[in-house]
Amino acid sequence: MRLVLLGPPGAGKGTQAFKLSQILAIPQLSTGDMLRAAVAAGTPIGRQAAKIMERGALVPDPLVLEVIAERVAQPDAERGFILDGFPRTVVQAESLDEILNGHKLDRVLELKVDEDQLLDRILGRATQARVNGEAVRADDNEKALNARLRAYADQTRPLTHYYGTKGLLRTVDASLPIDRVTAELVEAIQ
Ligand code: B4P
Repeated sequence: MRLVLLGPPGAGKGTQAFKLSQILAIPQLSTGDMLRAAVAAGTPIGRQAAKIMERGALVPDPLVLEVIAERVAQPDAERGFILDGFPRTVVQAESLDEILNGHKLDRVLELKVDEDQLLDRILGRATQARVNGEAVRADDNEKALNARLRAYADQTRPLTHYYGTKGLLRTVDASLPIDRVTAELVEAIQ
C-alpha cells in the first residue's frame, strides 16, 4: 500500500500517518520530521532548511527530493509506506512518479479542516509544549503559520487537481476527533 497524506499545516497529517502506519504495518515517511532531524543534526541540508522552515516557507524542491529519495530506497519501504507532508508542490509530485520507479500510488488522502481550527491546533500544541517544559516547534507561531497557510494555498492545493484527475484523491473531514478521522481514512483506503 502506497499512500500520500495531503492537507494544510495542522490538519493532522503527522497524527494520522502515525496511526495508519500502526494499523497497516508500513512506515510513516514524514519530510517534516526528516528535515527537522537534519536541522537538529546540523547537516548541510539542515543548515539550508533551518531558516526557511522557521519562517514557514517550503524548503526548495531539490533538497526535499534528495531527502525523500534516499528514504524511499530503504528496505522497510519496499512493501509500502505513508508519505506524510510529501509531495507539497507539483514538481515534487512529478518527481515522486520517478522515485516510485514503476510502482503506483494506491490513494492520496486529503485532510480538510478550516483555518480557525488549524490556528487553534497549532497554537494549542505550542502552549502544551511550554506547559510540559518541552521545546516549541520553531514554526508553531501565528506569523509562521500564516506563511505556511499561504504556501499551502499557492503551492500544495494544486495537487488536489493533479491527483483528482488521476482518480487517486479521497477527501476526509479532518475536523472530527482524531479516532473518527482515522476511521474515515481507513474506509477511504478500502
Ligand atoms: P510538517 O512537519 O509536515 O507539519 P505540518 O504540515 O505543519 O503539520 P501536520 O499536518 O502534520 O499536523 P499535526 O499532525 O502535527 O511541515 C513542517 C515544515 O517542514 C513545512 O512548513 C516546510 O517548511 C517543511 N517541509 C516539510 N515537508 C516539505 C516538503 N515536502 N517540501 C517542502 N518543505 C517541506 O497536527 C498538529 C496539531 O493538531 C497537533 O497538536 C495534533 O495533536 C492536533 N490534531 C491533529 N489532529 C487533530 C484532530 N482531529 N482533532 C484535534 N486536534 C488534532
